[in-house]
Amino acid sequence: MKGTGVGGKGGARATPWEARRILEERARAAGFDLVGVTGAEPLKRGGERLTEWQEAGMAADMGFMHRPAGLLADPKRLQKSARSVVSLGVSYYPGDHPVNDGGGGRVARYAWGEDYHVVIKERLKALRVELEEALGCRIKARAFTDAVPLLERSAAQHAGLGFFGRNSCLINGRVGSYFFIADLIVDLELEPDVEGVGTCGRCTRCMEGCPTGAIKAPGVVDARLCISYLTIENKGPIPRELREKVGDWAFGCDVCQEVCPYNKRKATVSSWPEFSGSSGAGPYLGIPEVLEIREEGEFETRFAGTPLTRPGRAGLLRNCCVAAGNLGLAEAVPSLVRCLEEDESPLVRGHAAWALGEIGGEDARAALERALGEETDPFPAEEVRLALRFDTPPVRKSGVE
Ligand code: B12
Ligand code: SF4
Ligand code: SF4
Repeated sequence: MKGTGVGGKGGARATPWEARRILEERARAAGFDLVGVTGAEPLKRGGERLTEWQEAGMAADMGFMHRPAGLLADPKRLQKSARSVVSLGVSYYPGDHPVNDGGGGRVARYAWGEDYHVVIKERLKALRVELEEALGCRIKARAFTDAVPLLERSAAQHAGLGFFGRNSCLINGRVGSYFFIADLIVDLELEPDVEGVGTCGRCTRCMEGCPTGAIKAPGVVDARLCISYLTIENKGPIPRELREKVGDWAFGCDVCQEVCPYNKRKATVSSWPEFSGSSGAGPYLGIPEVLEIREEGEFETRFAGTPLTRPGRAGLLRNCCVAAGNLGLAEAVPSLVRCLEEDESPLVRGHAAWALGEIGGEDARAALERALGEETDPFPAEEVRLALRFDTPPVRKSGVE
């Protein structure tokens, strides 16, 4: 124990200021790039904005985002004895995507490596133990990232980690926005930080650049249109009118962060090796390979320990079908035909039909014609009918890098 007046049983307790300093020191040693503290009071403004967002239908069908604002905005609902919320930021930036000349399914940067929920939670647990030792007292804490019902961006903004960009991401003037937010809700009194401030100025690049027009107003993203929602959280079909706009994204989307000047200037590669492309799926998925995964067990094994298990097998194959169609990926036709003829999921069969329609060619058409007579499920049957309206030869489409 250091000579700060921090004491264990019978000793003097650390002042909130001293405890805050020790937290900073230990959190940085544990690899967190950003450290901030806010009180455990309800996040009033965030709660109000959440309610408006929910009422506008922008939460889509994400059940966990339909919980009452009073719950999502109140740290004490997660831990009664909470006094402070420690908000931590860790850069996950693994670098930029190489050019997609191999016809891959693009993966958002946050998902290139290992599953951040697991990786971060381990370090949070270790940090709590370290703090207990350093402060000489038991700490009651809830540790999590992106896993429990709390408005993490709002808490982090209050804790000084950054400001809300027009893309709704929390931006830090020093590191940009490619960072995860992690939280420790604790029963310690810690000196709070000044809330995060910053501005987008006159920039509107993310609003203009979003492929689907999902950013409806500054800081307001309609999940129903967001490619990240459509390819990760959405359990159903990707709406036909949005499929082309999804481009080659097979998991998540980074466009509104890629165009952001804060990332162009500030993003530095994560110091956590777990988030590098070589630790997980990397920047692109091999589309034909993914389209051949028929068994749930095989899927779980292939993507174990990465965030890519989230949409499930059918969801990820759905996404790869859409990316293949948008890329005009002729080499994916045999796999798409097998999806159409053999996959047990109507979702996959339907999107495979769409992709075959987009890619075209004799084999694709023949498979669709066979399916016309055989497909009985309404969704894929309709997709087959619509897909058969093509008559163009296979072409690799331009414009998707
Ligand atoms: C639901 C969710 C999604 C949904 C909805 C996204 C959204 N914008 O709401 C979908 C699936 C689309 C999604 C996508 C992504 N997500 Co997400 N997601 C969440 C989750 C679980 C909740 C977000 C939420 O509360 N939405 C509700 C709306 C109302 O909240 P909000 O947009 O954040 O709005 C806040 C502001 O309006 C703010 N506010 C208060 N006062 C003011 C004042 C002003 C002027 C403004 C502008 C705003 C503002 O209060 C609101 C409530 O907090 C959080 C984790 C968590 N538990 O918080 C992660 C989280 C936000 N996601 C994260 C990430 C990394 C992503 C993606 C980048 C992943 C990807 N590459 O595909 C994209 C980014 C898309 C985008 N532009 O937002 C990170 C963001 C880190 C950061 N630096 O901001 C989080 C925090 C997870 C984590 N722990 O790291 N996500
Ligand atoms: S993640 Fe993609 S689709 Fe979603 S708001 Fe950003 S640019 Fe638009
Ligand atoms: S792209 Fe421009 S408007 Fe959008 S978040 Fe970044 S600075 Fe703000």
